[in-house]
Amino acid sequence: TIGYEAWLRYPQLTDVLRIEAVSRWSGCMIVTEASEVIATAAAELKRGLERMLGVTLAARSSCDSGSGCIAIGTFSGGNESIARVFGDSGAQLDTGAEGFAIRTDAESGIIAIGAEQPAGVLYGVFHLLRLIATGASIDELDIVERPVNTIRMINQWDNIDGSVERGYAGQSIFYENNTIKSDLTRVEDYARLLASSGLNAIAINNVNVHHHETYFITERFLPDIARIAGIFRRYAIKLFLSVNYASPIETGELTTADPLDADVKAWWKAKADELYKVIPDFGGFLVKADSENRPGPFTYGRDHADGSNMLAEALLPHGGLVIWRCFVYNCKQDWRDRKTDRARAAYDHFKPLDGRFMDNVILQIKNGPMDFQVREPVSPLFGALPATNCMMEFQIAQEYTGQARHLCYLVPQWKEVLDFDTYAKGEGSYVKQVVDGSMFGYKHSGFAAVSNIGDNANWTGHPLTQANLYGYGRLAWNPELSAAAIAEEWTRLTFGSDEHVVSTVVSLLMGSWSIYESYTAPLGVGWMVSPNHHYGPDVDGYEYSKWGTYHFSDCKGMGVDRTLATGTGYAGQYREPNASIYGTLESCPDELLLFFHHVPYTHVLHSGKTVIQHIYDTHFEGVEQAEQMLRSWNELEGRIDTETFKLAGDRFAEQAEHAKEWRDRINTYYLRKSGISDALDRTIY
Ligand code: BDP
Repeated sequence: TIGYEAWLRYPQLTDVLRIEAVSRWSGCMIVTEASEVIATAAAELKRGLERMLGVTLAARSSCDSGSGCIAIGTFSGGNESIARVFGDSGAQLDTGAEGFAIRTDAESGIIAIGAEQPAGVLYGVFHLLRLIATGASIDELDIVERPVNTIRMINQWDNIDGSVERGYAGQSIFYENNTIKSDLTRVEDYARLLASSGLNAIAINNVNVHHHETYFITERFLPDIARIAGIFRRYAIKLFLSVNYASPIETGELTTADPLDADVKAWWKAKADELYKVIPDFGGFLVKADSENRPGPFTYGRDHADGSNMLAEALLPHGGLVIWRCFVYNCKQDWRDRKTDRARAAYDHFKPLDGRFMDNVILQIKNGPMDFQVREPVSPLFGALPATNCMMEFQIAQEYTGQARHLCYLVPQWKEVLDFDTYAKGEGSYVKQVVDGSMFGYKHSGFAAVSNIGDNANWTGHPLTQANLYGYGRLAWNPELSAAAIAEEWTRLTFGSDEHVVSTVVSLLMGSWSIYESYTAPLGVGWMVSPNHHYGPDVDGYEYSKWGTYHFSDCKGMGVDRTLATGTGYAGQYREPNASIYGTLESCPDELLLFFHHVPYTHVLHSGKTVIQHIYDTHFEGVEQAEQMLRSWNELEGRIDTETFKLAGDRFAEQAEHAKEWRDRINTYYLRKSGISDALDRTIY
């Protein structure tokens, strides 16, 4: 099916010179090791090359010189061709546990992909295939790559009933009707997609663990979970499970889940032993506790260090990890108490606990203090926990950014977050160095993100939002890659090398975040979405409810005062100079103005426009740009397959139409609230 193979299509090369250049190295594949992951690597290399070249690639254990071969293996694994190309240097290449080296050795006629571990060999194979598919020369390769982040994880928000929380691309590929699917072919194909983009860990069930999923860690489900773990293992991906903090109670075995209770501790220890018997390389637990009505240690007057350490102790003998989410806030806010500002919550809860977590606990922090809005400041927790392992949580699923119906390429947003300067150790203390562990010497750290796939034929619903999944993996591997480079790489792999297609798709992707931002909630204030499903405009949808997601618009002005002096004090959670930059009206960047300040509609931005005129202008412009996206896409007719052309075309049409609804709802609202008319006197409904 179109789109099913995503960026692993490997279309046959058509340029004669190119075919010749690659064929020179494709006499055979030299593979000698028996490991499961190396077998996967060999199968991938075979599949990719055979497709691109239209030949059959034989696997041999040695090379009859002169034929031009590709050797794959670990440095110490006994593959003579690997030893021949890398000599003794292999071990010194510093490829680490997951990195690889690729070298073209003209003398022996071998391209060698070597690594310390089988996983590195697999990543090396995907890298070589990517080079070939995107048109790079392979005649003089001398590459050493290693991932910057050690944990590169995907979180599935899949439920055992087959639904996917915040899923916009169909049902689960893992579950249906309260069982684990018997046919897991798609899970295997998903593992390929993840590994090929560099990912190495997955939590396969929703962080909201309901009654049924509580039993994932019991004998009822464990044999099937082990089956899934086996699939991912072949792709060097570790399996994690989200667990219900109240499991001992929910399963009916104990009457408490108090982390300091001896029976509770023993229960989890026994549970861990049971799990590792079935899945010896089990990754660990992902936990959402005391958040949005999920159970947690607060019930027993314990804090989150007590809560997570108890689980960590159970997993420790087996080398397992506890990934503990910081998305903890009061979802029944009383707005009169400004200190309960939802934006403050994660920092207020976790900052005081710094240093109290065990070494195998990692705090998973959402990129912003609220919840995956199109624009938020960076969570002030990054850089504030020098003595606690931390990792990033992004959301690939576009819950608040168009839900696979609108195009919103999120890599540029993630890049901004990663490049944010926390000043934790003076100027140049970037978030990416916090999450890769280097800033504070964390024992464990990295990236996690909520997946955007489902059982739609093309995985992600909108054909172009596959780029978000791919881009996430590439960025987790190397946060220095540019958003544009990733976009181009993905486009070439997916659509081939028609330059008109490449430049159009790349510019559609690169412009899309800013376009989405311009016709939705303005200047960082966020929300304004329909409650519950979060699609489409509803300016006051959450305004008069308990969730703590306000914009405070009245007839005079709008925005949330989060300054130290007169507001909630959230701005003070940042280190200087960020605290002052955000906390001072004059220096606060325009795009976050309404996140930090309540201002009159006539307040003049750095751009020279008033807030109200900015709202009108961006909403009119956003619609024009969304319409332009549709026209650009339509120009690709005939250059890409008709099914994808139509599918994406329909989505672009819907986006352009829907952007008008956003524009009209927001502009009308602010015209009526402010009573100030548009300087350009355009029609506002
Ligand atoms: C919010 C989602 C909700 C999730 C929650 C979370 O609306 O469905 O359960 O985040 O991250 O974005 O736990």
